[in-house]
Amino acid sequence: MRFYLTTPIYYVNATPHIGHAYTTIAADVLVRHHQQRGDETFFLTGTDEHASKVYRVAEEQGLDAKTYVDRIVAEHWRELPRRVNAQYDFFIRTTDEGHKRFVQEFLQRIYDSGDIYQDIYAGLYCVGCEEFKSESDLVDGLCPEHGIAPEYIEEKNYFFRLSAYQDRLLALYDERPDFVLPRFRYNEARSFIEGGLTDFSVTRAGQPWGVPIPWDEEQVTYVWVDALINYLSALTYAREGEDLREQFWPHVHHLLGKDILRFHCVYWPALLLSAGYEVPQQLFVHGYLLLDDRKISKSLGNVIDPLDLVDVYGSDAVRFWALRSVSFGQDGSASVDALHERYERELANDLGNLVSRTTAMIARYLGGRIAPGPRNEELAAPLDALRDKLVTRFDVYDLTGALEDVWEVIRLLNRHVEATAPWQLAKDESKADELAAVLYDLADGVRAVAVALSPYLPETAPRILGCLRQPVDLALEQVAYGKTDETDGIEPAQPLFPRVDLPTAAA
Ligand code: ME8
Repeated sequence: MRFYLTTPIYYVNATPHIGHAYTTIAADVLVRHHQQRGDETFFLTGTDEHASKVYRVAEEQGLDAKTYVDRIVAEHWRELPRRVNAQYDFFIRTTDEGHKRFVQEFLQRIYDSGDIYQDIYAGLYCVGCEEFKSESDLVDGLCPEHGIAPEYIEEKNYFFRLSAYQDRLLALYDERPDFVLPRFRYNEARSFIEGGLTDFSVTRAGQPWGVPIPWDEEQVTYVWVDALINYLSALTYAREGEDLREQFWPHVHHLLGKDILRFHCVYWPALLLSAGYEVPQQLFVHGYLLLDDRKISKSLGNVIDPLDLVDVYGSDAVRFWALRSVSFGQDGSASVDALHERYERELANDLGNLVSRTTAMIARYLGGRIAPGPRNEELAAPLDALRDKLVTRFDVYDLTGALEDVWEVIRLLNRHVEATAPWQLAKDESKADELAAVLYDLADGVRAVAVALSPYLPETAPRILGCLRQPVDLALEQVAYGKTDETDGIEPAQPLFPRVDLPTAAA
């Protein structure tokens, strides 16, 4: 299978916050899982740089726009995936020459298909959303997303005949009930289409910052159109001399937050159809990560810097917390206290102690040596079942459910230690075989769990395998019973999740 995954490309008018990290983390977990399955994967992330709000911030700082974006991207945005340990294949910037060239080509195709006409846009525009607004979108005259009054603009623009695509989009949704997940987001998108689609402007006049449109140099491409096209343009120049469209289009899965559902689930497929491309395979729309019940947003100024949390807890713990605290797909709140609590209780205790105890007992009672013994059904069944559960969960992007499935096995293994009490068996020489079997099984369970957790904990999982002197084979088939190689030299493991003090500054 081919699995091409994208994150939204983020606006660079400010530095990244935990909400951006959230999508990037989830995307990386998904891609690593598909790599475990042996899929051919491609992971794209990057930055959306031609927004009016980006241009304005540059002006405020007295910088030329390109100087501003180059700096903030290098210092902050390229750091984001690195700090949360997201292994992307390509980082796209909409200011890349390859992207700009492709946007012009794409627009020309839409123009040639007869879907563009000129008209005057007279109405409202929210610079926060970078979106044209109607009165009905507003609450008390303000944009509900940003709490600011939209600006009135009146300019000659080129419009895209979105209205002409209503029937084709409805047919697409009917044909493909899993086009958008979760289901309630599919319904939301579908009813928006059913409610009637209005043509929208794909250009902006009087703004020097953007990709000039091919048939009228006076206008630049509307930032959302420029941005959406990145998912396709990247494939044309990410690898020199290769056109990855052949391999990965339309095997694309878009991951995004609910704030940008319409652009992705409605506008983007219509633009693709007009330009003669196939529509994406699937879109998954996740909820907001709330911090202390308020949306974490740069506009609201309520921000924790994810990079700070990574410094304190490590990227694995932050990844774990983000996907464990809030059911992926839903809105939910998370807090630094919850991170701390989960770090201690689940990572350090449930998982870390299990690894410490297992390795310490193997070192102490078996001289560091393990070898397969008789098959233990009680452990074999849940370990083998875990693999299938993970596949089922990941197929519907249930990243939180998959993690809970793994945790069930971890709890089972912890109960198994207590129930078998190896320290008692060690006192009785006639139980030597039983002791060896129990400890092999424990090591084997820990190994399988490490492989299962590797998309979430990409640093810790190989360390666990190393503690057990096992090869770092993260293939999903390894989430199974009895795959631990006979080995010696196992030593008591160092704590995987050392104690940390609860930070006070981060919130
Ligand atoms: O919308 N919880 O960029 P953006 C969860 N440039 N996810 C969040 C979040 C939160 N509190 N805050 C942000 C744009 N996100 C456009 C996208 S794509 C062609 C162009 C994540 O910087 C989430 O994925 O405003 C959301 O959709 C995205 O960041 C918005 O990022």
